[in-house]
Amino acid sequence: MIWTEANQHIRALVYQIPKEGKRICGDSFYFHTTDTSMICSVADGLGSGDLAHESSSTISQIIEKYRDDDIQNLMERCNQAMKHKRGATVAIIKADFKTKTLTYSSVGNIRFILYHPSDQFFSPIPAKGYLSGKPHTTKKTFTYSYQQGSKFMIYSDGLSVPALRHELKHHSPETISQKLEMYTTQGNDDLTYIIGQFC
Ligand SMILES: [Mn+2]
Repeated sequence: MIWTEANQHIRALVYQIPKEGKRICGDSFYFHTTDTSMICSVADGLGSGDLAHESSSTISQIIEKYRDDDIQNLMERCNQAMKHKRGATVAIIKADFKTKTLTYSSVGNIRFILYHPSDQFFSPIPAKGYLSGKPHTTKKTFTYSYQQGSKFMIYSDGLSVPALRHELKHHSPETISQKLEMYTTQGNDDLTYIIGQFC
């Protein structure tokens, strides 16, 4: 499925497809934007099928419910919610349209790239491991200022593209999505990505 959202501050596109032969996707996402802010997340539940979906969809529900919390608190709430579940990796991004800042934190294999039209890329290494309900070492939060035209992408490990930075630099979210089609139908894993561009 492809889902898009646009307002005067951001254009975004979400793509998700389950592993080949699976009805249920073990990845989950959340995306929400208002006149002043955006929050989005991708979570990859451990394993596949129902139990993976249970973990990752719980994370999306927590983020929806507590979306006004800061990212550190959200991560801690998500971690607590993984007690007695399989666990999940997760990345969360918040953007403030007034201050033009973007905040990001991640645990595990959800990757993030930020591109600025001034030709800078940022792709911090996420904290290792996954959210399991056990106490977790400090989850690092990164804050960046963004400009008009800045683009970002978060994606689960089901997506493997050789020249992703090139695509992000040269194309709109819609075009990138079309160009990624050849990589998203291989079906080795659940796959989710979110691409956003600030207006
Ligand atoms: Mn995966």
